[in-house]
Amino acid sequence: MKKFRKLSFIMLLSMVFILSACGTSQVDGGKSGGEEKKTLKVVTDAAYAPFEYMDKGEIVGFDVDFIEAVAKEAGYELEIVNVGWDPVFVEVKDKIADVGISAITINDDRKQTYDFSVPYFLSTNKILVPEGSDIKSAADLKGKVVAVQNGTTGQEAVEALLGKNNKDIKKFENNNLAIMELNSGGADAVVADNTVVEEYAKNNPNDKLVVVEDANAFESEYYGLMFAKESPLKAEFDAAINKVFENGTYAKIYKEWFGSEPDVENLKA
Ligand code: LYS
Repeated sequence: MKKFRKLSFIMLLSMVFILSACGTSQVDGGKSGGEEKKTLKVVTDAAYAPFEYMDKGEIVGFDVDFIEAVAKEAGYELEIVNVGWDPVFVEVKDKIADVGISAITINDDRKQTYDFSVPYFLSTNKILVPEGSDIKSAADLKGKVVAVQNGTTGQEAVEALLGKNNKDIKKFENNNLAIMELNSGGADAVVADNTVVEEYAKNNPNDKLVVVEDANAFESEYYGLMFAKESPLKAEFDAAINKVFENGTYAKIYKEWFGSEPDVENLKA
């Protein structure tokens, strides 16, 4: 009897030991102490300044600094690859990449195929036109040639105004090509995210472009990190995003790129 008790006590002890060992390795996940961190493949379309663009062969931008800060918090290293807009969606869906970040608006259509993080940026579409243009509102786009990036909410918004198969909507693989079309006289306007068109007009004064807004025609949009459906990374990245919201890192990065304070409370709501 005594022997039996001793044996079961030893068994119990070893079980507790094994269980607690399992527990630690699970809790540690991506960020275990001295071990090497896991590297995630992040895909983007680096032709959308100031969110992501190429500068001296490097991918830079607000999105890049933001996701680096979030990944650091979550305990991951990142390899960020400029694959282009359409491939961002393909690679995330097919799990060739772990995360997509590319000023991607969270919307119902995309939510059918992807999981998104909590929102990290508020945006809306605006209209980029040459100085002196008679386009003063979204309704004025009727009868005009409008350049957009293919597969964006900008394209959708213009289609809602002009009709889906309207030949006057010129679609480009990236937004820089759409702006080139405007500058060369092949289009009367570009519709894209406000921050992008506003920065472009400001930083390229020789192009003589101005931005037209129309809050009635264009909705508020929120950017999110994009994952494959059921990706376990979503929960980890959401927690890390909330951390960088709360510890001031988000505000610091936002200020560096946009020169003002972000409305973090509005993003969290
Ligand atoms: N925010 C818009 C969208 O998600 C435009 C993104 C374009 C990125 N290159 O459709």
